[in-house]
Amino acid sequence: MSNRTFTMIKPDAMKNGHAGAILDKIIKAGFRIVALKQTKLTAETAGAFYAVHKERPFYGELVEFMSSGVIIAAILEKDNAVSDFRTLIGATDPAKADEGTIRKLYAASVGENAVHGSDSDDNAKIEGSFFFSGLEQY
Ligand code: RTP
Ligand code: MG
Repeated sequence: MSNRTFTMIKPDAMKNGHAGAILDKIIKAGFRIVALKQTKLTAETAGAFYAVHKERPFYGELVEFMSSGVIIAAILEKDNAVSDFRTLIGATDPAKADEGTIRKLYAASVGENAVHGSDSDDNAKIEGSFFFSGLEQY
């Protein structure tokens, strides 16, 4: 099992001023930052990142939203990183997320849900290298 995951703080949380609180929660939960940057996706890069959802009805909205403002992208390290991080962020729909999770605290809707977390070790590697070269990971 790999010990890394990949996250983005999405445009809604950036605009609402929650980036600092979210990073604080991530660090306090025991994740080490391997790489981190603020950047902005275009419709093309957001579409490529979420290509797995291309056939889903929400794909167009998702691409538009994810390219609507700056994001923070980061690679995180911890034992059991993928699974522990998904527990920390909570369910995709913030209305269904557990108390104290990042989405419960900071997200407004299933479409605009504050954070991304990789869903497997393989995807964590693919997503991390979408944003960061090996030389940017410490
Ligand atoms: P993520 O990939 O962003 O960490 O979220 P997730 O695994 O919890 O959810 P996933 O099924 O991978 O969906 C990716 C993102 O698409 C948006 N979405 N909108 N309107 C909808 O019904 C709907 N369903 C999903 C969300 O932004 C979700 O995080
Ligand atoms: Mg997902």
